[in-house]
Amino acid sequence: MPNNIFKKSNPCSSITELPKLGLVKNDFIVDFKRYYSHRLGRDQNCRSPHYAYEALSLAISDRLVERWKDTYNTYRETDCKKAYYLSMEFLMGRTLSNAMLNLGVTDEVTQAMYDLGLNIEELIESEPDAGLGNGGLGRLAACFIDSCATLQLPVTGYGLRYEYGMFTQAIINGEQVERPDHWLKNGNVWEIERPEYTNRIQFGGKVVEVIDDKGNKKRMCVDTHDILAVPYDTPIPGYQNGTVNTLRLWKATATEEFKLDEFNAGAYAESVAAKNSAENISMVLYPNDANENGKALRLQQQYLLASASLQDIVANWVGRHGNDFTHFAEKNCFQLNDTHPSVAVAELMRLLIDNHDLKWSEAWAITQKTMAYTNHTLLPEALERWSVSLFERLLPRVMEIIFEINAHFLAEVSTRWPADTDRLARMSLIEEGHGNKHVRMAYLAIVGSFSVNGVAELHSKLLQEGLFKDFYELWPEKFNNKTNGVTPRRWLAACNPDLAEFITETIGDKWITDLSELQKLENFLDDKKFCKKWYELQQSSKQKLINFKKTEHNLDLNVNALFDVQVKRFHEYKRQLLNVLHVIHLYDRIKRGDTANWTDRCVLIGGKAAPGYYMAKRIIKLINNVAEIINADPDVGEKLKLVFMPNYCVSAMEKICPGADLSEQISTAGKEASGTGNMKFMMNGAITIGTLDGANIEIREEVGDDNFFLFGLTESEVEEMRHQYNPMGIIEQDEDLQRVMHLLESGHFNQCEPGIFDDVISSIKSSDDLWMTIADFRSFVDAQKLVEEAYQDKERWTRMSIMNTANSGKFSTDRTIQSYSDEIWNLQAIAVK
Ligand code: B1H
Repeated sequence: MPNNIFKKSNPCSSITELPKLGLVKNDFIVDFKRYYSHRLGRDQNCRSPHYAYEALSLAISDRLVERWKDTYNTYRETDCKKAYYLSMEFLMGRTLSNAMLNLGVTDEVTQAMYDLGLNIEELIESEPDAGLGNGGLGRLAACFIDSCATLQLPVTGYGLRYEYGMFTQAIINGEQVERPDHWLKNGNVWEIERPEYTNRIQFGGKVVEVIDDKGNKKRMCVDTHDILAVPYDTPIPGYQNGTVNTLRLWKATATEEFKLDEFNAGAYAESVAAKNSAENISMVLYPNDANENGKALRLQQQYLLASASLQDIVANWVGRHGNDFTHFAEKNCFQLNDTHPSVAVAELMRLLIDNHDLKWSEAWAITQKTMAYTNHTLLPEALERWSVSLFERLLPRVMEIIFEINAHFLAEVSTRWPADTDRLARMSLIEEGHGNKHVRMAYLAIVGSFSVNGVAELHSKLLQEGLFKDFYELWPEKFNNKTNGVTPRRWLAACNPDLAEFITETIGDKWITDLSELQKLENFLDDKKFCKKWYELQQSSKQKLINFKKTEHNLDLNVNALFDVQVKRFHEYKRQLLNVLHVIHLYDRIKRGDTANWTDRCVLIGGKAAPGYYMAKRIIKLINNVAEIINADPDVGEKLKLVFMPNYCVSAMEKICPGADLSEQISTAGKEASGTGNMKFMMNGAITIGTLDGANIEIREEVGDDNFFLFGLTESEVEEMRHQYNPMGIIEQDEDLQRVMHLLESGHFNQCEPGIFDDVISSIKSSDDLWMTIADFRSFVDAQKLVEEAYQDKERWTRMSIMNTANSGKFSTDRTIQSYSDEIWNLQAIAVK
């Protein structure tokens, strides 16, 4: 049985005894006690920290709600232009500590809980992560809405309220095992249900033509299967500025009427089953980062998000302006987070034409002026294509509209390039082939939008030159770049409070909302005392990470070793395999006694694989097997440790990124659109070893070549080498690599499971290896040697670390969002009264 959570007899010994009001701290104590004892019905003898977490969160939430209403009313009264961020994923992580930070009450609350005999850390840790996203794309959405609120921009996030978020990962016998993440099982104190804004969503049925009361022909769907979308709102506070924006997430529920019909007909079981099938739509997040899978349920999810959100916004408009949409496009803007919500292009057309009587040309003008699309990947396997037959079955009227958009669009293309039939086939929204037509969602998004952006400079350039070349030729003015960022509130101020405090003591606290201020840290590079303190803080963060890991592994890591970290989703292009090859190489050097001038190293790897991604799961197994052999080998000892960290997620990263020395960003050049983990590590003073890929290029530009470990082929070299790629030839030329391959192939890491790594090994030895792991091995090993050299010189390493934090200013989402606002959304900041 766990112990009582109240650790000491406290000054307010009775939970019902109230201290003096007026002090912020005391107000929290009073509210906490009221919620804890009266609302939640708990007392001093409660053994779970969950209810104390909940009582505190309710007290904090109260303070957000007044500001939330003020913000809503300010936007309403000023009749300002608004933007909407439509995203299938919002990877929010935990809320409590972020809410305290942004309200500016962290110290008071910590003290209040202390006075009650509670440890704030324990309460923070008992909050489940809101894991409503896969990885970078979902976390970006969460960082974006934080920055929108901090910049006081009128932006609402729209997404889905999945009952089950990203699966929990366990490692059993070295293999990933997925467990459902029922994050809502204890309720969610941060959200407010708003059934009064429920919308009806139509699926299936057939399209018929009817004559409306004004005598006009209209197309509409009949015999549809409807579901309801119920909104749940979460407050999104800006950083100590009075603004509280909204994240609105839709839950699918059954309509009332069928319940009655079937109920009364005695079909109780069928009725409940139907209810379940409606509720299934928002039940679970698809865990396929950068991989599309074409399931009907996923298309239903996408349509639910698009239709419910647009109906919400249009209804609000009609409530104020009636059916006059003349100024709609001046006041509204929709940002599509990848193609996942891009059915919104056709859905807005449907709502304007079918429900609000606009002409095609009027509706199209509004759509093209209000939609903006962000692309997040060049990988062909991630580009969404929905089969036309599935679309016709689920959304017949929407499909009709897409065909019509395509007809208008292809007419435009053939005016510009007469008789160029190849081009028409290439650019068509409908991909023909093998009798199986597909809708190209990216093309629908481009055609329907006024802005198309990539997420880092290289990525945006490659979109224009490659994937979207034809469209760039047609509409160069639509294309732009918006390099990603991360919010410095969560990713420095909150997750690394000791470093944050030291930075504030040194240069003041303006950096929290203007990250370029960090540059001032460069003035202290020659200040011995400053550097010493910086080094000590890095070491203490590493120690905290060790303590955190100790609870899961029975490994005592050495705080003086180089902490070499790679945490991200598993994908072959991210090349966790290259990292393992290097670890095996180090192991081999130890075994053959080549250890002069050795640098001790702990390699930490974490991340989830999509449940159906065979190769990624095998790589996880390989890492765990290699770790088991290395960590148990007495010859290796402290020189080298390999740790797989299970269940990598937002709250884990908050502990990991302050404790990293080296950040591994080693994707095949041209494949990682941006990356955002790279930015979190840099901000916290880790140094990057990386390829010229995604935002790594801009990180290196900002920090300077001396403070970045570069290796590997460039994107153009990769494409050049692809034609005559010969990994076997490379292995033959490289003795170290031969030894590594021999260890792998001899079954050294899988003695009890022969053959299990055969597929992994043959993939990298194949001349078809898309990710060209072998090509970058030598260059990676050489760069790692330079890392070791640098790490042995503590002063040099500390200076490099300071330089990384000091030059991370560009990678704040405040900068990213200011550009979205200025260059795409055209919003004005509005201070809340
Ligand atoms: C990114 C995805 C993604 N790109 C499909 N694409 C998904 C694609 O569930 N799905 O179907 C989910 C996610 N995610 C990432 O976006 C990029 O790989 C990163 O490089 C980038 O930093 C991040 C944010 O822009």
